[in-house]
This record gives sequence, structure tokens and C-alpha cells, in this order.
Amino acid sequence: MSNKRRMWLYITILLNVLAINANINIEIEAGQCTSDQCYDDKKFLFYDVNPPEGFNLRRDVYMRFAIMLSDARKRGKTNWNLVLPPWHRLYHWRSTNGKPTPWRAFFNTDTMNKYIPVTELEDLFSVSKNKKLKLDRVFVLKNYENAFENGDFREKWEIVGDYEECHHDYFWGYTNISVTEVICVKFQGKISKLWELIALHPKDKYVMFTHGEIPLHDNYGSKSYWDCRKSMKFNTELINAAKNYMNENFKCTEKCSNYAALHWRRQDFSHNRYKESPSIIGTVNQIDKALKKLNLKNIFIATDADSEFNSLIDEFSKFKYKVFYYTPTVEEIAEFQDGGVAIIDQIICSHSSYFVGTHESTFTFRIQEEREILGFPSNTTFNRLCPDVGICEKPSKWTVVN
Ligand SMILES: Nc1nc2c(ncn2[C@@H]2O[C@H](COP(=O)(O)OP(=O)(O)OP(=O)(O)O)[C@@H](O)[C@H]2O)c(=O)[nH]1
Ligand SMILES: *[C@@H]1O[C@H](CO)[C@@H](O)[C@H](O)[C@H]1NC(C)=O
Ligand SMILES: *[C@@H]1O[C@H](CO)[C@@H](O)[C@H](O)[C@H]1NC(C)=O
Repeated sequence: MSNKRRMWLYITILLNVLAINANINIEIEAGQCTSDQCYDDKKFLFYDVNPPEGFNLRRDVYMRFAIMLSDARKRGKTNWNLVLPPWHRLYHWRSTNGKPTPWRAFFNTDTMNKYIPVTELEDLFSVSKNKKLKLDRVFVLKNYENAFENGDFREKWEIVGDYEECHHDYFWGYTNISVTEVICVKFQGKISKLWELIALHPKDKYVMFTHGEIPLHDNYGSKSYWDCRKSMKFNTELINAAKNYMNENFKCTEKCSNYAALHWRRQDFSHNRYKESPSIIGTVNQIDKALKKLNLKNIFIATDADSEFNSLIDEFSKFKYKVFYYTPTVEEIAEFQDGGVAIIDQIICSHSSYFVGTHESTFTFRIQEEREILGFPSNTTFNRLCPDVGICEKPSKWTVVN
């Protein structure tokens, strides 16, 4: 998973460079909407993501599809709605109720809906007259074996015949969803290229793509990227829980000045990326060096660490820091699940006066974006933990475009 993510990141950056240099413009082949019928004739785009991918990468995949629809709307193609894939059986989640969870449990779907029309799957059910939902087409996306054929990364797709992996019958745990036809497609390139696939069956009303992480952003970090990102506000209960915590511990609820925050991503990172992960002592030394200069003594820590977290807290105490962390009550765990608890951690990190994150963690990236939106100076945001020894690449700065 980690190598794939790295490759995805490189390709995204590469494509952006290409797009800037060569001013690549992708022609959308699907017909533009010209008649009134477009407005009555709603169509629904479904997508799903590679099962092991985490919550925060999935948020980025949502943005790719949302921007794809928003860009199409600007060209007059207004009949498509994005169906929000329920959160179900996430690899990292330990406490969940096991049921498919709608997006409104975590996000403000009203503000999302102002960016593009979004529909929760369960709401689509409630308007459907039948007991079953039959999709017209599922495109099962698959990477090319070699992304750089003859040394070039070229955008392309190709329908491939039946092969073993190419079937799709998992619909977030629902057994009353089925599909008329599954089409297997090797794909590489920007997400707007999916319109070419949709155009193959212009009458389709319910179209789905699996492996939504394969198509890339058309313009990562552009104004439309940030407009979409801003629309992904968290749900009010989670914001209130985070703000209550901040108010109790730091007497502030907006841009705070009296605590630093650290996202200490461990678990799979300390195994798979041990070369990039500092030791416990290494972590404390780095934070101490930064916070001394800022004269901060309060440190809030968000982490997925297990028992080693206690050792980290002990070390910090030796340096006379006051360590804070959010511990949900049993009721809060039941209400918010792991997903909501993690978001509360993210909100608290987002409002700190100084933030240090984990290299290449999408959980950290989402905090950095939130801080950009809140208007913190970038030098308080794009800071990373370095490994104890060896080189420490500077974090990429994706600054907000308003
Ligand atoms: N509460 C809490 N949970 C965390 C924290 N860091 C990671 N997690 C949990 O671990 C999951 C994995 O992190 P994600 O960032 O979502 O996973 P990902 O999208 O694969 O991204 P990476 O961080 O790049 O692996 C999160 O969704 C949380 O459930 C944290 O600081 N606090
Ligand atoms: C599918 O099943 C779920 C419960 O398992 C139900 O809530 C939903 O309404 C059903 N869908 C349709 C289209 O009837
Ligand atoms: C960030 O930059 C500003 C302006 O250069 C400077 O005044 C401030 O001290 C810097 N903050 C940190 C945390 O380095």
C-alpha cells in the first residue's frame, strides 16, 4: 500500500508539472448538456475505493469525483449527482457499529451539497420504489502493469476482457444492490477521462467506478481543489466535542495561541516506514527544540499508538511539558466511532498555534489543509517529524488558493 501511495503522489506531482508546462487540456468527449431534459433526468455516479485504504485517503478520492462533477457542471452538464459511498469495515477501525455509516455522521453534507449535489446511499434508497437497486454499469478500474511505457506516462484506458479479478458484488454490505454489467478497464490518467467511459453508454442512469483511487486529480491544489476542500466541513457534533475539549483545556475555541500539536502516526507507519519514523526520544528532542523557541509548554498529541504512547508522555514530562490528549468516553466512542474520534483529534490539532505532523501521512495532510483554510501562517503548519538519523526531506507545502 505504501509504495503505491508513494507512486500515486509522484505521478500526481508529475502530472501537475506536465499540465503547467505543456498546458494540457483534456477534451471531454461526453456530450454537453443542451436541453432542459438534463435537469429532470438525474443521473447518479457511484464510486468505491480499494478496501485497505484509510479514511483520509478516501476523503481525497471523494474530492477527485466531486471536482470532476463540479467542472462538468461549469460546462453545462448538470444532471449528475454523486452518491456518497457509506463508510464500512475500514481497515484501521476497531470500534465501529459494523453497519454502513453515512457521511453525515462525520461531515456537514449540507455544505458539501452546495459544492456539488451529493446523495447519501440510504437517501437514494428511500426514494427508490423498488426493493432493490440495480446499477446499469460498474467499471472495475485497474492499473496498467507498467505506468511508464517507453519512459512516458501517457493517459490512456483500455477495456479488457473478463479475467478473474474482474467481478464486483460488494456494495458496502448491502445485498439488495446489483448491477447489469461489469466492465473491466485498465486506466491511467486524470479523472476527467472517466467521462469517456461514461459516454460509452449515454443512457445509463446509475454508473459506478471501483478503485476510485486510480484516476488522478486534474489539478491538485488548484482553486477548485480548495473550493471543494472548504465545502467538506465536519459535522456539528464533532466540532462541538472538539471545541469543548479546547475550551476546557486551553480556554480557546478558534485560532489558539497556547498549545502546540503533534500528529504521531505509528502502527503500520512504524513498521513499514521505520526509516522515516523517529524513536520516542528522537520525537521528544525534536519537539522540544521547536517549542523552546516558541516558548510553548503545552503539547496536544493525536496518535494511533498503543502502549508506546505512555513512554512518550513520560519523556515529555521529563522535559517539563504538559501533555494533553483526547480520551473519548464510552458514550462518545459509541456515538462517534473511531472515525469521529479521529476527526476530533484532527480538529484540535488544526487549531493549535504550531503543528508538527508525520511525513506522508494523509491524516497529517488533512490537518495541514484545515490550518491553511483557518489562515494559520504556513510556517506553523508544514512541519514534520524527522527520522533520528539520515536525510529529512522538507514537507511539501500545499498552500490555500482562495
Ligand atoms: N484518533 C486517532 N486516530 C488516528 C490517528 N492517526 C491515525 N489514526 C487512525 O488510523 C487511521 C489511518 O489513518 P489514515 O490517515 O486515515 O489512513 P490513510 O488514509 O491510509 O492515511 P495514512 O495516514 O497516510 O496511512 C485513521 O483513519 C484513524 O482511524 C490519530 O492521531 N488519532
Ligand atoms: C436495501 O436494504 C437496506 C437494509 O438492509 C434498506 O434500508 C434499503 O431500503 C434497501 N434498499 C432498497 C432499494 O430498498
Ligand atoms: C513564521 O514566520 C514569521 C514571519 O517570517 C515569523 O515572524 C514567525 O516567527 C515564524 N514562526 C515560526 C513558528 O517559525
